[in-house]
Amino acid sequence: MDLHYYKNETDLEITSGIPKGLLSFRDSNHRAAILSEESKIFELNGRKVTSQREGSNLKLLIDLKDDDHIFGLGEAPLRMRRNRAKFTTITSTSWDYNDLKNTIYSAMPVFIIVNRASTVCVMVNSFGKCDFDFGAEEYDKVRITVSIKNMEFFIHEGKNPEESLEWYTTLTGKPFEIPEWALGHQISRWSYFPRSSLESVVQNYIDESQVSAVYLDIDYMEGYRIFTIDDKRFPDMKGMVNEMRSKGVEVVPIIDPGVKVDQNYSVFKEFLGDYIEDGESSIYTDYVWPGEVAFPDFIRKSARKKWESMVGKFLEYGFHGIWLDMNEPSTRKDSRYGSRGGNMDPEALHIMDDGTRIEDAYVHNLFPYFECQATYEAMRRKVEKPFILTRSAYAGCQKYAAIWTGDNKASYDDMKLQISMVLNLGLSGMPYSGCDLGGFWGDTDNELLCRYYEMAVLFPFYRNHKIKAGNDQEIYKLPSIYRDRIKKAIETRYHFMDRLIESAREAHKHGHPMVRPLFYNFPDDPETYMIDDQYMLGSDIMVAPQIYESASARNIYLPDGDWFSYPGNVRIEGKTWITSQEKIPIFVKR
Ligand code: MIG
Repeated sequence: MDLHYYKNETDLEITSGIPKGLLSFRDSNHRAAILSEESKIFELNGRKVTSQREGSNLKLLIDLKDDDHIFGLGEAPLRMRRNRAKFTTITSTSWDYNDLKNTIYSAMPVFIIVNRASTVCVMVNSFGKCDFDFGAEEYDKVRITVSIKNMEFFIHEGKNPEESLEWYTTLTGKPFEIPEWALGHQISRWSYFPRSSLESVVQNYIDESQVSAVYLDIDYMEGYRIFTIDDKRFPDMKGMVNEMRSKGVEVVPIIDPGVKVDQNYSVFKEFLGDYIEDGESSIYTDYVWPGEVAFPDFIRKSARKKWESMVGKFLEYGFHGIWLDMNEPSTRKDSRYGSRGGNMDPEALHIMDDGTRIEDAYVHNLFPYFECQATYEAMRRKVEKPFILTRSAYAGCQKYAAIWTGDNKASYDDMKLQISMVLNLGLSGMPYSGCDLGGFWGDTDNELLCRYYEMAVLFPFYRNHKIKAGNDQEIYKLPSIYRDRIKKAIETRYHFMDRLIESAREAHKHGHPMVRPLFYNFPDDPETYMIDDQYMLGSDIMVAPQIYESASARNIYLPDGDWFSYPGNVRIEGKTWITSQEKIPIFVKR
């Protein structure tokens, strides 16, 4: 493997108050460039890479060539190709995908520059804000700006995106092994309760189609106190989880990170001494569902140990999956977002074991990272193949969790964005992702619901979910033409289940994305780089969904090779554009 790194490594000692090694990806195979205050220039196969200081910031410039295409940085509500755009990565709350300047929910400061000759992969291990300009201000430069001095910077040049991802997931860790049930059709609603309604929803689904998991949203708790169960709504949770499992359905509860401030609540008392603080030696509090909450300081080992033991105890109900929400973390006090809230005060304080005080702005992205890690560590002691679904994440979280794209809308625009988001997550090392089928916000009309199910048919994660105030979208409640269409989509997914499982294994072993953009498999074909409305499962199954409102047909690009339509098995010779009216256009390459 062709490994390049910044050769003149100068380990700066603590320069911004951040203890070194809080989350280091360096080891004997992966040396990092520690950007220092002096300018450095080095060459990467004819591509100049420069680091320089600008005020209190450090800047990194990478030459761009005319035929370079840039992808990655996880989720952003924008087209797939990143050229000519600017982004800031920091874990943050998103309200209805309206923030075009930032990546949303997660922070994945990793991207690839692809051309036909090679792929360069760049990773900035920055726990705070990191700004990326991909040729927007200077057309022939990638410009990365960080305000934190001792972050790690990795750069690697390989043959193609696959080599890059293998390298990147050796650096930051291989994806966890997803259990097969988590690849099935899953159902959710904010919220199914009490037990009797949840049971009848599940039974109705079983009678109609397939379902592998049902989610418990926040109303299962006692007053939104995490790690509690309202036993009037859910008497005998353990019995229910077992009964569901005997029907082939896993029960996945949501857990938020905010702990209700309440002296009579054991979880609140347990974390005392391990909360994020406010600078005046008292606990930093904010407002979320339970009212006033405090946040366990996950960057402290002692807080993680406590969290692990609580998760461990909670697993006694029999859960094999956990849904981690609001872990950017998301709050309500931030005035920039008005009464709807937003993000934690960047001046909130983390107090390390050795007394070092770090403002949240410098370590913000580590909150979801260490929450996922602690949850995973606790789960794997009790469950053979744990499953975590997270909303926020930082680079490396693929070791612990799958991710969904958060609060999308019931709209055609948001539906199309899901493809770019899921594909870029895969190119950022997160192979297991998907979206709320139907769209979270708003009312979903029947046609749009069908289209969502058809669009995402081979996405790694496949779950119907909806906000409380939205319309009901359980498939058995739909008129039969729509119900049958969705049943057909689910059937199609299960037809390809072996292939989903195989791709998941490949992801776990090598870090390859389960679903990929066309150029990933056909890098020599320049036509493929702009296509972000088609996707591949593995290297030979293509989905080209009908995502265009009021159009019942679409154009589809088939790269070089022999393609066979599914179903129908009609042979089409690629490289060609075709038009299809199928509800779920799928083509298999042989
Ligand atoms: O403030 O738990 O994205 O899936 O249903 C909203 C309630 C909190 C946001 C999640 C959504 C979930 C909802 N949560």
